[in-house]
Amino acid sequence: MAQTPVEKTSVTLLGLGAMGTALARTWLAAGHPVTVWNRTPARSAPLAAEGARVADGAAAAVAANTLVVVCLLDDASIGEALDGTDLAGRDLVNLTTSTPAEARARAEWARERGARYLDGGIMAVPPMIGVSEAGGYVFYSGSREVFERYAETLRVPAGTTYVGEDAGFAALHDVALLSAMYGMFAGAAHAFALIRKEDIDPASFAPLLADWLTAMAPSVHQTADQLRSGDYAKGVVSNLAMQVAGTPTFLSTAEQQGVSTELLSPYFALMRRRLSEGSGEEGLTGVIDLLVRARR
Ligand code: FVH
Repeated sequence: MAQTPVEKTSVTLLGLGAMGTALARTWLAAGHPVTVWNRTPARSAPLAAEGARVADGAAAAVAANTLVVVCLLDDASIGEALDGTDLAGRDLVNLTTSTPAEARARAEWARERGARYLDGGIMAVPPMIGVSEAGGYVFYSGSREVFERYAETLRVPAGTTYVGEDAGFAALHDVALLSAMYGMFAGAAHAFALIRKEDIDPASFAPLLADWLTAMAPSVHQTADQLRSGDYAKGVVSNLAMQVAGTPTFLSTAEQQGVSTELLSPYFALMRRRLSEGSGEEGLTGVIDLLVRARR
């Protein structure tokens, strides 16, 4: 007996930049009916050729489907794009990068207009969208009902990780991970600067650097364990006193290589401050307490 094909959820997508286009393509390829709208209409043409329905305005796009996904430049552009649209009864999924405060305010804004709200923070670049082995995923937070209702549809472009009912948590996880990434980029930039003027091939150096960063990455689990227990000396192998004593070597090496210490120095200053206020037997976890300010 022939099986009835399972009906795929219809999706409205506002925003056809690099990311929005990748999302739309993936849903279309998976057989989802997709209605698109973009401020600059010309960007819709290639997707129309791939089967997307092109709405003649944001209001018409929102009216077309219950599931409305927005992937725009920033939070302000959401307000502009959705101004004058009727969101009552809609499930709004916002994949625009925002701050946690913007996401929470946008959730309240959507609620006042009769929509349910799910926020997303995309941990992928456009070429990773729809490529499961690329490892990209999206943090989601806000309405659990919306997340569960569209779980299958949301899994089409990238993996999904739900991090709680607080609409700001997806943005917070997104920005926290990306901030760690920038710390890593800063460290790698300093390392490459140190070897830059020497007869060392950056292409030979890169795998050494990547392997070292990979070997060090699991230390975050010990940090988490120390934060939970409050015992910052727990399991420490390289203590703070020893590491602070080593900092002049790093600064002198930079000096000798003609490299600015502007990336390293702020972190070393925090290590020294923690040593003066805390215990030399700790590791580096105490630096976190120096960064956290009292909430205003
Ligand atoms: N691309 C990436 O690598 C990153 C990966 C992680 C997540 N981000 C975030 O995704 C959002 C969209 O990023 P994008 O790459 O699609 O960005 P653009 O290619 O610059 O496209 C921007 C779209 O936003 C539209 N837009 C801008 N301002 C307005 C407005 N006032 N009203 C309506 N639409 C607006 C723009 O339209 P147009 O310029 O074509 O008319 C594009 O559709 C973003 O939050 C990233 O941080 C991407």
